[in-house]
Amino acid sequence: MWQPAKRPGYLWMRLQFNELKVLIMKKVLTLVLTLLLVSATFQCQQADEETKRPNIIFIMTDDHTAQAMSAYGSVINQTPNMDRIARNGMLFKNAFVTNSICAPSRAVILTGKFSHLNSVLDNRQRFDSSQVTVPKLMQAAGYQTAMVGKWHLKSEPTGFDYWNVLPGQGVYYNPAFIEMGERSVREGYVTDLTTDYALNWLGQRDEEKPFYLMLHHKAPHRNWMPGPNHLNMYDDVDIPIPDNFHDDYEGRGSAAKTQEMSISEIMFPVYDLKLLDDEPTNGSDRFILRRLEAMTPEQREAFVAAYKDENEAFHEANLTGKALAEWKYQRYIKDYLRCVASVDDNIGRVLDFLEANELDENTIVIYTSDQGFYLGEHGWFDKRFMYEESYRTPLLVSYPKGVKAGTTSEAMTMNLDFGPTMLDLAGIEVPDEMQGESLKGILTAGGTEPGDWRQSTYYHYFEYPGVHAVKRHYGVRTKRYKLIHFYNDIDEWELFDLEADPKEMKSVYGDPAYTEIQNDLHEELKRLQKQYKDEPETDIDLENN
Ligand code: SGN
Ligand code: CA
Repeated sequence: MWQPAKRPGYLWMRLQFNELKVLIMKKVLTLVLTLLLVSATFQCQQADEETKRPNIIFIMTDDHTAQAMSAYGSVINQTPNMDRIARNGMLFKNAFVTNSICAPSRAVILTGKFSHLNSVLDNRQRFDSSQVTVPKLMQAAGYQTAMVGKWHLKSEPTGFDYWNVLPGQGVYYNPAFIEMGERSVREGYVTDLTTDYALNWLGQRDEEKPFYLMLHHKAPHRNWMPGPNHLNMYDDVDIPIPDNFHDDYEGRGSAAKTQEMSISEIMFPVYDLKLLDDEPTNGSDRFILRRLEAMTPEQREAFVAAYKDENEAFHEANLTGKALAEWKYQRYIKDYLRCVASVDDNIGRVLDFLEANELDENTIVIYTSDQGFYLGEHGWFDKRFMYEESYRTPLLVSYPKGVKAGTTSEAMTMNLDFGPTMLDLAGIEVPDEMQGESLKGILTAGGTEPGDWRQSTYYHYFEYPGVHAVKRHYGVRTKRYKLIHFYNDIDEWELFDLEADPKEMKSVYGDPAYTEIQNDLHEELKRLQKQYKDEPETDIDLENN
């Protein structure tokens, strides 16, 4: 039968067409899948970028006060690198400590608890390292943790993958360091060496994990020995003297009158004043002469030469009275500021490292001190008092991803808040037992405090009897007023109106014009003591604590 001739052309074409359809479908499918995959990966990367946990560098100096930082309006020095942190982030105008002295401040920061609950009331106690601390929590959450520099808590650091600390207070030149339990002496200047160790650790870290670094400088702690790069800084200038340098302590109670912090009376000739050829008067003077012996010949030569001419002129001048006190002030303040200058340079090295390694965007840099300090105000050096200069502490926080650059905050903050803040920023839950509040909300809101933010801060100082003879006291501060109770071997109250009397020269406690304010502050003090579980009238046996 005749069959229509098969048209091979047609069949072939149909076959071709079907294959083509399959092929096109396959191609489209592959394309769609590829697109889906690419977009998923992109989204993942984006989410990863957004949730990538921040690194944290917590830089703390020892005794560096806000009056000596240009970001805080210093009239006596410039701190360009600290100012860089302020410019990149937020400066806190009302940051205070809870107990103005070294070891207690450190224990407060580590635990987020007041001294009466964290076992370190003053510099004499050993830190109970079984407590819950910020580095332990960071470590448990997968952070790499390190602690470099001054530790001062007697027990060994815990919660750190790496630690390298100064024994006790540490020394300025050729200091010993204890690196993971191994002690050895290193040649160099303490601020440079501490920074070197921090940068070395950063350089060899695991780049896949976020890091938490506590970088604690010894400087500018007493006896203020400048580093080799700053020995002659300020040689030809006079530093302005605070207008209450010759304070007679009228208008305040006996605590201000009986302290032993006076620049004119307490400073030791060799140790503090670098009158290196004078007869040593005590153990500290002799200690510094031994430290000179421990210098390399080059270090010693430069150090001795830096003071030689001025010391000769001083001995010839035979100064007495106010002129002598003011000479001592100049010697003190210049050495203090020289130590600060070295810290500032070294902070510059850390910031440069972050930038050069593209770590600056995702790293939170915090700068603070363990407390403030007197730079001649009331005629003093040292700290301890709840008066402004030593009660305040500088606090700068930069974090390009989360904090608007160049902002300030007036919020009342305490070093008690540092731990909770760092944990919160790292996305780690803050344990209930921590008494501080996270500053994250303030940091991300351009410095504005939430409506229910605290309006007062609480303070309690314990180290008495002790060096510098500052009586035990506790108190409350609001943005405008401060109420202090000195207790133990005295029972005296002081009240300051910080708006009318910012330098705290005259207590208005008992002044009828302030009765209402005084009563309110007493109430507020009681409320805070209850909130923070402090019972200050209980006499604590500090020596045996
Ligand atoms: C030493 C200092 C004091 C200082 C304390 C506490 N004297 O005792 O001036 O107040 O440290 O400082 S010194 O002669 O040894 O330098 S703290 O920063 O550790 O609290
Ligand atoms: Ca200190």
